[in-house]
Amino acid sequence: MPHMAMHGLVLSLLLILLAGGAESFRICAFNAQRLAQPKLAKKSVMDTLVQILARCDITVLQEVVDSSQKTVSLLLQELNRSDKTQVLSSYQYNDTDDVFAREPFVAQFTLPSKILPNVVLVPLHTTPKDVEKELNALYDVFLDVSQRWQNEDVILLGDFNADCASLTKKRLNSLLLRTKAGFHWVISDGEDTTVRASTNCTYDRIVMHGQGCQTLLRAAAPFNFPRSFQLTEEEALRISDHYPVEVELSKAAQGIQPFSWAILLLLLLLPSQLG
Ligand SMILES: *[C@@H]1O[C@H](CO)[C@@H](O)[C@H](O)[C@H]1NC(C)=O
Ligand SMILES: *[C@@H]1O[C@H](CO)[C@@H](O)[C@H](O)[C@H]1NC(C)=O
Ligand SMILES: CC(=O)N[C@H]1CO[C@H](CO)[C@@H](O)[C@@H]1O
Repeated sequence: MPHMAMHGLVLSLLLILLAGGAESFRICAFNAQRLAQPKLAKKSVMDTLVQILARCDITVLQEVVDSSQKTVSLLLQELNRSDKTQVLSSYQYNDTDDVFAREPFVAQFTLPSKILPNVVLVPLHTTPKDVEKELNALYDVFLDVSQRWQNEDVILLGDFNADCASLTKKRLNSLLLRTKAGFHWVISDGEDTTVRASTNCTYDRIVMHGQGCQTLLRAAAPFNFPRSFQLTEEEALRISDHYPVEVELSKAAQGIQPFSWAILLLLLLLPSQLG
């Protein structure tokens, strides 16, 4: 019994210290595969979607096919969370050469507790037949936005279709966003971002630029929601055939103090527990 009590004490200290660390901020991109109102009529779909979105402080939600915009309002209503961020400015890229199937809508956001004054998000959903051309043009969007807002901290994200039949490894590696310095592809090649067991492609990506946001990088990964929510492939495909991709930013990246304090306490407490 005393041993168990001690164990409980160690655990609660760990939790308090970890929770006391800098708050983290999660940015996500999710191709929600032809998302429209009829899809949300199924309660299980709505609930899962809300759970997926509730994980994120900002989500780039792609493939919303609803000109009435009621789908997004419905989701926001269900989410009803207080905002941890604000949009500072936004514009749609002026695609004079008509390269993009869907012109990127870029926006600049504040981050909480000034972990970074602000960050720019550049979303893109490429069309499979023009992946290389669109991704190279995305470099021009980066130049445009970073000059306009004098901001080097830019996150480019979304369903880039940057793998498998849509983009060979060789072409992927010769993209400007790969050959120019300073771009960090945090969802690595080989990560599966597709729901179907029969596919394994890294279509969805997050690319980070700028010292500010890179020092805050804590983790980046696809979110395997079927596994987390214990859904069969068939159930998961009612939500989407893509996983969301997520990046977690936190000031704690500069020093892992909360963690080392917890480990120190563990080391201090363990001998007495054993003795
Ligand atoms: C886009 O660029 C073209 C060519 O530079 C210009 O004529 C047009 O006014 C611009 N449109 C917007 C919305 O800025
Ligand atoms: C997908 O392929 C990569 C290699 O390209 C492999 O490392 C990974 O385990 C595969 N993922 C799945 C879910 O099969
Ligand atoms: C996602 C979320 O937090 N939803 C909440 C919205 O508000 C209702 C009523 O207050 C809660 O029941 C939900 O859980």
